[in-house]
Amino acid sequence: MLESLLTVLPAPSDSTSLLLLAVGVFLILVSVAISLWYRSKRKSPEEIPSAPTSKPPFPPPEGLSKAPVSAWLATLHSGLSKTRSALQASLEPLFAGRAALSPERLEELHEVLFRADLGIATADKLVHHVKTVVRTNETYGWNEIKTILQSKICEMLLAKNPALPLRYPEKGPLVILIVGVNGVGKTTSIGKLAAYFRSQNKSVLLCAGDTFRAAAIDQLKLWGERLGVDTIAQLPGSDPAAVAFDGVNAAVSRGYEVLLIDTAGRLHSKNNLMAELDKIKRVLAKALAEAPHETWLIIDATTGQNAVQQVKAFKEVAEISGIIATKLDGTAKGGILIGINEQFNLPIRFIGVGEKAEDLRPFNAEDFAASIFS
Ligand SMILES: Nc1nc2c(ncn2[C@@H]2O[C@H](COP(=O)(O)OP(=O)(O)OP(=O)(O)O)[C@@H](O)[C@H]2O)c(=O)[nH]1
Ligand SMILES: [Mg+2]
Repeated sequence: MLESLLTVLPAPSDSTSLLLLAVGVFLILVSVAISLWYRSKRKSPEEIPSAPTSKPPFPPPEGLSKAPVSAWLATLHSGLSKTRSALQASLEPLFAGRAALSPERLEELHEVLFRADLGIATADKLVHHVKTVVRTNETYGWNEIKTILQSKICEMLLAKNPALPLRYPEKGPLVILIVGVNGVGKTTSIGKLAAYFRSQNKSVLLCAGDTFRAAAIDQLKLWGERLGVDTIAQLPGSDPAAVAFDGVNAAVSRGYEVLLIDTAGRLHSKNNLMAELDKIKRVLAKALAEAPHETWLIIDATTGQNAVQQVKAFKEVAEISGIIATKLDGTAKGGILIGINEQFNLPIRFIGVGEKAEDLRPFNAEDFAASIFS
């Protein structure tokens, strides 16, 4: 290259011009070398990783993030007041005067616990425990019995609900499918869950998988708007599995951390509706391996023993991984939760004690047991 360059240039007249020429050529060569080196360092467009998806803005909602634990305990305590009053109204008179625990009193205790919807097996277990801890010659009043029951119930609940922090997948969103029969509180619980996850600084996307009614889609969108959370929705009547598929793809591509999928209320006795649920799950797994990571069954605590049947039926077809109990504020039979927890090996994930966003929180065995006794 240098030779050819020199041949086209006029012959240098003196040594200074020759030097200048040599310096010029040297500088050209250096700049060519630098440019070649820089090009070799640059990656081709395919090699350049796309810029990390920035997290969608999610300032924690007002109120919930600031609500101290004590505020939730007060809400829980007042939400469970009907259950607490009912237990107290039946049991306190039974143990009013200090007396030995006769078989008749224990029989009555069993009856009250059974009527409080704890289920026969749980009532048996509790009465058996009382029998084993009390001494035959001692007298007992309500305060002692209350303490024995509370600590045993707490122990039973803790055994079935060990500290189970939610496991977020290493990559992609935590996909939570919400199922249950009509009117149990699925859609409102999704709104409250979104508020909860936002208070934990997680980015949340909602997916309107209940396509049966236009109102159901609007209801979810409204929660989303209130919380500043996006909702993936299609037209009413669309295939719920297709909407769920879109939801997962959107959550993955936009980098969301939690995807909450609403579904239509379905009677556990209707085979076609249960088959539809199965299809939603299959399609979700196609969109993202291991999705849904969680399938939570919502039960309405006011429905009493019917909720037990629902858990049984849904558990058979939908691989339920957790339970959310709603409307505990509207029932004296919050004990149903203890019965369900004992009967089925399913963790209680959240409980709802009211209609406001902050009225649904993670289940805590100690707080629950304490709130139904004192
Ligand atoms: N008091 C009280 N009401 C609740 C609670 N959770 C939900 N609700 C109310 O229950 C009603 C039904 O709630 P939805 O969320 O629409 O129930 P759903 O399961 O989505 O109903 P479908 O979509 O029709 O199957 C609403 O009026 C809610 O405000 C709760 O913990 N306490
Ligand atoms: Mg709904």
